[in-house]
Amino acid sequence: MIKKNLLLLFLSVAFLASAQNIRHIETINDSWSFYKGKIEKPFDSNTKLEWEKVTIPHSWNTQDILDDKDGYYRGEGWYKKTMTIPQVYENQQVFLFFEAANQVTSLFVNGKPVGEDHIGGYTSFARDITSSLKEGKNEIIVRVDNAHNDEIVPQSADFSFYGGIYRDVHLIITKPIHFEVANLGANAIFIRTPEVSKNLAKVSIQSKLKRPKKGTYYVKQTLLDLDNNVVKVVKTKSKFSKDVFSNFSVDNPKLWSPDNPYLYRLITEIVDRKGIIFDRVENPLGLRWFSFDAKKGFFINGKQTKLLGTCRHQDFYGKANAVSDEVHRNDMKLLKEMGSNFLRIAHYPQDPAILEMCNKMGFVATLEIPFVDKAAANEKGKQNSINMLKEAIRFNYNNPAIVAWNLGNETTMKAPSKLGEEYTKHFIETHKALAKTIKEEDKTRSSYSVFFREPAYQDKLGIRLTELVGYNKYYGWYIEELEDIDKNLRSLVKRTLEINPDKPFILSEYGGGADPRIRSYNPTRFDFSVDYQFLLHKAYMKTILNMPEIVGANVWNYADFQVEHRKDAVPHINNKGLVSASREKKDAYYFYQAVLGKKPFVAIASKGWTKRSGIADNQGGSFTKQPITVVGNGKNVELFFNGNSQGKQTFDFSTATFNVPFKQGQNLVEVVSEKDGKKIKDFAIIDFTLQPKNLKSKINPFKEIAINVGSYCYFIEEDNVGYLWMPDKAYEKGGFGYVDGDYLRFKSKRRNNVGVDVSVKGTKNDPIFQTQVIGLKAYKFDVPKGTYELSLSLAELKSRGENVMDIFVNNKKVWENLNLKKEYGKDRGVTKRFLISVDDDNGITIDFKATKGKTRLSGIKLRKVN
Ligand code: GCB
Ligand code: CA
Repeated sequence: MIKKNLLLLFLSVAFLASAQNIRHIETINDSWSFYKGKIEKPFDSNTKLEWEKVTIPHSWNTQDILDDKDGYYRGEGWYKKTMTIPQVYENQQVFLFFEAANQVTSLFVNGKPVGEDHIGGYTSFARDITSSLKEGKNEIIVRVDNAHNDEIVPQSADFSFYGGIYRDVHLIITKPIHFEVANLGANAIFIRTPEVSKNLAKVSIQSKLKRPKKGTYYVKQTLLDLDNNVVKVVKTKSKFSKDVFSNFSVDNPKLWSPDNPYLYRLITEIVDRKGIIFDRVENPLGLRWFSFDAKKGFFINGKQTKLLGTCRHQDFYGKANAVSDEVHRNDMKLLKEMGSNFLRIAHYPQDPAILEMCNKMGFVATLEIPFVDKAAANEKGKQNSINMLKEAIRFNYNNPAIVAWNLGNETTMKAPSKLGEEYTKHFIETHKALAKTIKEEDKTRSSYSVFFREPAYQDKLGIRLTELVGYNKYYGWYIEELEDIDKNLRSLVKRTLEINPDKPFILSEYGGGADPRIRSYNPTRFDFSVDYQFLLHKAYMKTILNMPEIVGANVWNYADFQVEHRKDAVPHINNKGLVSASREKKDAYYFYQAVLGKKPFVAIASKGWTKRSGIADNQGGSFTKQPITVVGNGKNVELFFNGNSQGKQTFDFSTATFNVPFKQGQNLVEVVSEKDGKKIKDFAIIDFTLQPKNLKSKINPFKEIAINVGSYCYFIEEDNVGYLWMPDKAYEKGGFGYVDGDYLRFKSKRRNNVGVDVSVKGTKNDPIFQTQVIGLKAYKFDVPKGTYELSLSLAELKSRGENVMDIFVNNKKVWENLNLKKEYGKDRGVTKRFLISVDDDNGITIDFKATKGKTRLSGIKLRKVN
């Protein structure tokens, strides 16, 4: 009887164990109380503070990016939560696992600190909280601090270091005997594939256990294929305080590759003699081999594969870095659809969701630590960087997608020679230590580093130490012209391979900015138009695809991202994304999809530009012709405009341009193409405002116009129901335009460009104000008699000296002694509206007269009231 009961008990335990999957994991993201600021006495019940309820992922900087002010809060934030720990096992071990918190994290349970502070904002970590727990309610307090810290990278970078517990937090519960959790990298299983071929894959797995001294335990590895068939089972005995190594081989393995990302599932368990399971973890296993060759490129499973894709940051518009897994996974879906097979996870390790998708969808990936721009140049800083790299490698070890570990990005941005001898010493040592760490931690992948200066510069410093070196080059954007991209890239690759013929060349960044609100038919460098970005990427792609020596290339960047100190078209946003910060596709995205995508594809590249305008082609005319570019991977494409065929065109490098007659109101654009026997279509409805050429036209009477003065670009206001501004032009009789003066131009290397990069206060329409006509005499509209609303937008940006002007409308002084800087402050945009009547046939002339310095105008609107 007793025996039978025991047997029953044993059976039920065994059953429970397998049914429960052994290790209990749950997120504890909900219902945290949050306080922004320092707390002197966190555990004193007399401390009365106002806590706010928040949900993780959370950042305290989400508002900072949306407002006009410069800077964002960098300091302490406190999180607390009271919870009952579920009882899963007797003598259970309880861990808190943080996917990341930025950037120094201190954990307290029931008033006592647990473990050491975690250093670094981007790597995962776990803490064993078992001994601090009590029965019933437990109070968990987490202090996170994102203040600048001389000992932690990043020290400086072109992204913002938002604070908070911005990735998931998990509770992990195991039995007393378990695979290690709370260690550097929070991973206990290391899968290696020392040999893989078509016929055979050798697999070697290192498992780290926490177990009692006595007792016989085994590590059981079970390999399942995609259909859950058992491929291999291996049991290896564990010795106390030694890692377990399990070895097996797979005959005729199904290989992992970007084209066919086949994943096995490896289940690792701790079992005893009777087969009772104590712990269990699962990992994906992708069997592949790869190599880099400076001349021939990248090979995976023996197949030459050009690596083409993007870099990616982890943030999202209005959310800072507190982004859900769904957003991460959606990004990977969009990147796959775009046809990319390569991802540079920049500039730091990201959410585990990203690599999960890389493995599943077939991305080759590189991963890096945030050693950007400059070193944390001191002993502690070096050690922290090494630890960060170890955490990154160990945590992410089992992702078949990863082929290289990158130790840093543009680390010479702050020139060491300018930062002194002491700095340079630590700086060089850090490179050496990190390059060494990569090879110590992982012999199966390449070491990698990314620079932007001339190859010789890094060589001279002795920091070109890794097997792979990437270069970030912004030809056609920060430097040089669009027309010379091919020439410049070829020369760069040549110079690089001359110095080091064996090092494969990766173009680790290239790109240009594009504000989805800015459009142009005359795109110029640095105008932030979506249209210039399109041309830039087309030029790059042509060369990249033609040069086998460019082994891989990453667009900078997949999506627009938040940088507090940026003063581009949208302040605080780096606009180089192929999609916007809220993942709206730009034209260049569709171009890549046409060039790289595998599925039959056609798209009207500018279909996102739904509100357009133009000046009628002739006096009293009823239309104006404007180009529409179509992208696709078929042979040719036919375009129908308002139902009429505009003929067929053959794609040239995946693009075709049609000149179509827009009329006032809604215009329907339809395109039809064919690929692999499949018909493909796209369409767009474009709301068009046709401006009369002659403003006194009776057929198309003048109603309203807004001009982006001093710019070649259209501007579509995002926050104002798509209100549309047109590019500027010189005055012609019967029409409108400026009289005299010049477009304000960058005085820097950005020769071809207009406007200034200043973040304009008091407006979201920075591009209207950033572009101006300077020294203009007048602005004229040859409108008919009537009552009008005239609106002038002005700003004094990066100007020299004192500038004072008087403004007259039809000879009447409307604004006297206007000193913008003095009256409104630096960099502030001002808009004033005047009501005026035109009683004769001379239309409207606005005269600008400087009494000191120069006249200026940023934007002008005219609306007929009656
Ligand atoms: C770079 C940096 C990246 C910047 C980018 C840019 O070279 O690596 O962090 O965001 O340039 O847009 O200037
Ligand atoms: Ca302007």
